[in-house]
Amino acid sequence: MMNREQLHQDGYALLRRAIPTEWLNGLRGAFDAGVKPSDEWPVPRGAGWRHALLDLDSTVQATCRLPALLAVVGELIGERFFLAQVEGREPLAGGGHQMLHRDQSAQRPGDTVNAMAYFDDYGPDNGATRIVPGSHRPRLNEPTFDFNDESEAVQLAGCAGDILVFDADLVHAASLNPTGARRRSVLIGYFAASRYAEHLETVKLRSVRMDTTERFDPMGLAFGDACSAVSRASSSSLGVGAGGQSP
Ligand SMILES: O=C(O)CCC(=O)C(=O)O
Repeated sequence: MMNREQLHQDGYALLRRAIPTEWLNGLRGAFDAGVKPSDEWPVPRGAGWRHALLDLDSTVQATCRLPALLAVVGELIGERFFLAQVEGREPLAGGGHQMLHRDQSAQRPGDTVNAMAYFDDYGPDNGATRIVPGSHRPRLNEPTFDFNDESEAVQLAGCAGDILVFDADLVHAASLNPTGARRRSVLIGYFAASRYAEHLETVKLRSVRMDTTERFDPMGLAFGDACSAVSRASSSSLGVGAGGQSP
């Protein structure tokens, strides 16, 4: 369980089994069908990764709109927001390692929230995401974060269908996939409505084809319901599924 205060303090929430199980095969299929080699993207993608263009798939779109996910995003952004990007990503055998980093907010802290939705079970064996809880809002006079310091990083582990939702300023990274076991996922970006003009300037570069005109209002999203599906990375307990409407 998590409350608002905890969410803002940690800078992330891990929604356990948030994606309905019966959607997962379709999502994996959409990922595999959308894989494109690095040189077919407007901006070449990094080596050691498989990338998939899947933003028009209806189950992917439904995943991005799961009520529990939108509720946590709305609580973090705190104003009207839109779905800005969704891209398939999978670390390959021997690839995937990233240095700790922040994706970074744009106009104000908190105006950008990312989510990682996992289509396969994930953990240290297949390059699960690392996060540094609470690192999104450094305290006054706190030393600049040393991205080489892994001492406070936590590597996540969980099941296909989990979704990690995090403030873009949270320190995090992808990890080495030592076995090559599949770790299909989508990285989803949600922006505060005030970022829309800036978003339009780079949609082509980011290969965004989907309609991004829909707006979500945090006031209309039931954050309380999302809490029952949330667990913290330091906890080993599994939350209950958040569910959603079939696409
Ligand atoms: O794929 C992951 O585990 C995280 C990806 C990430 O941090 C990034 O690309 O910025």
